[in-house]
Amino acid sequence: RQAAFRTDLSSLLDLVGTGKESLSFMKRRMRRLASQWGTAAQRLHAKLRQRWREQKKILVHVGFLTEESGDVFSPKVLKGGPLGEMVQWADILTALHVLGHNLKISMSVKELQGFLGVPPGRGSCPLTGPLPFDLIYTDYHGMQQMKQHMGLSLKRHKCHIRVIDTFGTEPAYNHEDYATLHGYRTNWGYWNLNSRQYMTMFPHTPDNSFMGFVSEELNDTEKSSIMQNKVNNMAVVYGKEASMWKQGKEGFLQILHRYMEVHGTVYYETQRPPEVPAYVKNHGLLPQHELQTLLRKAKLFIGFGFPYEGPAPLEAIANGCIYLQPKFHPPHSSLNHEFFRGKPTSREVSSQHPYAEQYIGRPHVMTVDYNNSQEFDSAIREIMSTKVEPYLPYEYTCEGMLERVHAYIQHQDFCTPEAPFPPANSSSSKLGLSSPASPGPQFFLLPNSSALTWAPNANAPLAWPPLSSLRLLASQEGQSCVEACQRANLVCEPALFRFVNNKEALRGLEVQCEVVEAEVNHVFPAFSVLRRECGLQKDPLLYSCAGLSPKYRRLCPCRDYRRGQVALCRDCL
Ligand code: U2F
Repeated sequence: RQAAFRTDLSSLLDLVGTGKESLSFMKRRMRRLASQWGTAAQRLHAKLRQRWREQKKILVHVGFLTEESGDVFSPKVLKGGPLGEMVQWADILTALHVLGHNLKISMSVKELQGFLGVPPGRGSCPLTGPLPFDLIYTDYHGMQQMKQHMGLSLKRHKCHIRVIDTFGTEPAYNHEDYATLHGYRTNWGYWNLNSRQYMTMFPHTPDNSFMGFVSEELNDTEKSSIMQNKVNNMAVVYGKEASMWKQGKEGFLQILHRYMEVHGTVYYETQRPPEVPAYVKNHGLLPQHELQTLLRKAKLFIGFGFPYEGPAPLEAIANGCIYLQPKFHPPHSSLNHEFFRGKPTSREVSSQHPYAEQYIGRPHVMTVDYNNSQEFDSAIREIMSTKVEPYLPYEYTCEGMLERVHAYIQHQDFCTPEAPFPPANSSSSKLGLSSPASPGPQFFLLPNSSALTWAPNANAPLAWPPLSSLRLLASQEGQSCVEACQRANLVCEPALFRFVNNKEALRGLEVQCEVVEAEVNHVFPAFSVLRRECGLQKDPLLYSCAGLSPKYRRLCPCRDYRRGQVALCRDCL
């Protein structure tokens, strides 16, 4: 069946259910953004021009909100607890509904069992027939619950699962045996999924798919009225829980207060939280729309270093604020910071909000060393005198999110086994640079660039992203493919690793190999210049953009991307 865009959210609102603050928060958000989603649907509909879109049967099982997982989030919704995850789930549900898919939502193990048709209780393989869904969106809690209640049948159906995973999971952590052997085992990871089945809140490592969420979009009239009404000396602090104001904030807060009126939205019960200085105008935790109103007046939205990577800075920037945040030196990661410890990633977090720092930057975002009072002082003065327009990256608009989720649903397929490459029947001498006239696929050097690009021909296998987007690069020693591609204004594309994991690619880069060996190692394909050793990847589950080693230069499958939509290559729609 063809999926038809929906612009009315009422049937979705009925599906979400009642009785918990988290659900009410999500529904309020859906209602508030309904007209924006509607407009976005119309735009994407026009852009896709009647393209056939298959209607999928989709189950959304929100594991972290189930009673069975302890649901620590719901009771804190009105008390300054984390809302980022609820923002994202609300938006995922809305995107799937608007795209016209056939949606079921479960928020308890009982509902999950009902939808899957597995009998209550636990069995080793309770689901014997086919899976009644094309896709299941869940989270790590939900995975655990499915494992308990589907037993071995989970393994058979896992290619249909997508795991919403805020901070991301790197391949070395996802691969059970490898993680166990090499010290990457955590409480969360090792599900042996294709790493692109993990979907993140921001585009962290391209090993995972970037799901995201949306923020409010303004029209030109709204933008200019916001710019006219900005109060140059008004700052709002990013921190809705009193604990975020604890310790070591006095120094720079004093400087800020010298220049600006400081506002807060810190939750309190009856008394003003002692952590919040007396000169701060505290509004208490605000409903989302009132926070937006406050942000529209403010010139500065200032982060204290926690929470990491939340939605609020994007909302502030979208409402014309400048976001000021601390640089982390050294960067925070699972190796040196309690919050990230045990998370299945080695990613180094360079500031409170690396996406804001790297993808948005000045004049909307300033990332400074808060321990350097001179630097901080001059940042504040610069902010007060700089005029900025409200800005929202396309990938965080409703249309951007719909476009991306549409592309994933139509093109990502983790169930069909991939054809071997190079094809088994082609002798390797037929491939590559050595015989440019050969009919096999080949690499060649782009004019004016150091990137080798792929020349797809009639024999080239179908892929998504398509092979035409591939640019092969070698990283430096100790550099990951995430970084190597980024440096070349490209993005690492794990789906294309299989095309560069071969001798032809090494030859294309003119690598001197005395030996070429295939191994299970998350930095392979790679080569050591010093030892003239080359390594190919033996296990496709370990293809990793994030991996790096000081001993190796890596072979990196990079690709182009659309402006404002890093998840998609130019020919990816
Ligand atoms: C992040 O979670 P948080 O919930 O702490 O992220 P924030 O950026 O603070 O805010 C999330 C939403 O809270 C809303 C605001 C944002 O959409 O509009 N809000 C509000 O409604 N009223 C207020 O007074 C203040 C904010 C992150 F998203 C999670 O993934 C992480 O787990 C967490 C910890 O790092 O940080």
